Amino acid sequence: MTDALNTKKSEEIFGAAKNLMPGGVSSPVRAFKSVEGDPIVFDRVKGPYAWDVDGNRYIDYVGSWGPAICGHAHPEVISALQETLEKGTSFGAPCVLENKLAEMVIDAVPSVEMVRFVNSGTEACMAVLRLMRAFTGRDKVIKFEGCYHGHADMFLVKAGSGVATLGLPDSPGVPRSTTANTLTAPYNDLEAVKELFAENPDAISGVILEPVVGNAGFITPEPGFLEGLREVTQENGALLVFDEVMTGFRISYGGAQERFGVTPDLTTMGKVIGGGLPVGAYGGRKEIMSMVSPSGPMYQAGTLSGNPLAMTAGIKTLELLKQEGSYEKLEALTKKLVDGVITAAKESNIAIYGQSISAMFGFYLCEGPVRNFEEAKSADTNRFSKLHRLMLQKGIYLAPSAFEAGFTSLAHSEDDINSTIKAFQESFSEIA
Ligand code: KE4
Repeated sequence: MTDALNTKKSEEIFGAAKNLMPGGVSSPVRAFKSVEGDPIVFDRVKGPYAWDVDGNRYIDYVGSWGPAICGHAHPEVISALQETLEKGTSFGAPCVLENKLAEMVIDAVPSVEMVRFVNSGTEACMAVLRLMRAFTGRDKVIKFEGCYHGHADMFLVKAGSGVATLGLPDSPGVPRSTTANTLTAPYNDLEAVKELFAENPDAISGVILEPVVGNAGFITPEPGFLEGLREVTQENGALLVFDEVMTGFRISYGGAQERFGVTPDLTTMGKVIGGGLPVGAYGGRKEIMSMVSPSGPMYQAGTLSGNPLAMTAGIKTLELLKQEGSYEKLEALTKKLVDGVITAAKESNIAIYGQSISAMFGFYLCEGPVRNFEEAKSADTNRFSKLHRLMLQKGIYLAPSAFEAGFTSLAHSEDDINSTIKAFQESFSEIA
């Protein structure tokens, strides 16, 4: 049996936090609401590891929900930040570092000819929706059940991530008038999208989706789905938008759009391009982006957008990722992990459906396949809840939700993967 974890200091700090901040957290999914036990309080992170305030070490597969793809606190990122710090933390004025990161993003991401930096993925998705509407003159948007595009009002309709984790119906405080323009379809269901276009002629500004879903667990596009969306949006004078906040620079250096060979009109990004500091971005064809203020009439702004620290962390992170062999290593390591997890579950006669692409993975405790959010919800979340705690006690930190993807990094070693698989074997046999 797994021995209990000493979490005394975590309990004290988290207990106090609950009186200071709603749920004791700065973001709901961190609250461990859908898994056993209380959150552990991190003290520090380095490479593939996190240490909690009681000194327990974990192999981390959340990686700050994506940014830590080169490993936490990479020495080259830290020293680049230290150098930039000497020159100040925020200018509120143009800075050459913005040019540098913009050039790297434009060079890497097929759809992006021009880019605007913001401070979070939510901001990027809010702005891109406004741009879709400004460019087309149409108000409606299609999103997919289980996809999460940040917490802006118009996206909180059948959303994934924390909304799904907490089983929220959709959030109070969001007026019907706002979400009336948000249409939804099941992921991987092209016919449903075609029907929405037929029912709403000349009214849909575009389709926004996670090209690989990481907010309903891990769901990959069926062959032809992304290509079909490209066609149906073009046929209807609507825009195709890939929300690559999570997949950007993770599925490949050019994102899911490069890997799957489907180029959207606009792309949102975040996480990895900030290297652990707050950054979001949206970009696309110059013809569309030139509508953004001050070159065009569509307003969007931000005090800390493009600040030198965040730009520095992003630049260094992309430089590290661009090095020869990065993605081959990530692909092989992550596949070894998922294959090991699947074998371990089957050895304990536990139903499992798992997949990975590059440095992103996920598994559901059900037979599968899982092609959309409805099917994802059939997974055994109670069993996942027990598994999560057992893995934590064995020093493995998994996303505290059955509806989140897992992330590996360049810092994870073969040994880390092997010990993780061993922990899964032991845990599966304990919950069988
Ligand atoms: P942020 O506003 O959290 O930076 O980004 C929102 C967002 C937009 N689009 C996609 C595809 C995303 O995955 C996210 C944020 N992802 C979640 C994790 N599933 C952030 C974690 C959290 O909410 O604490």
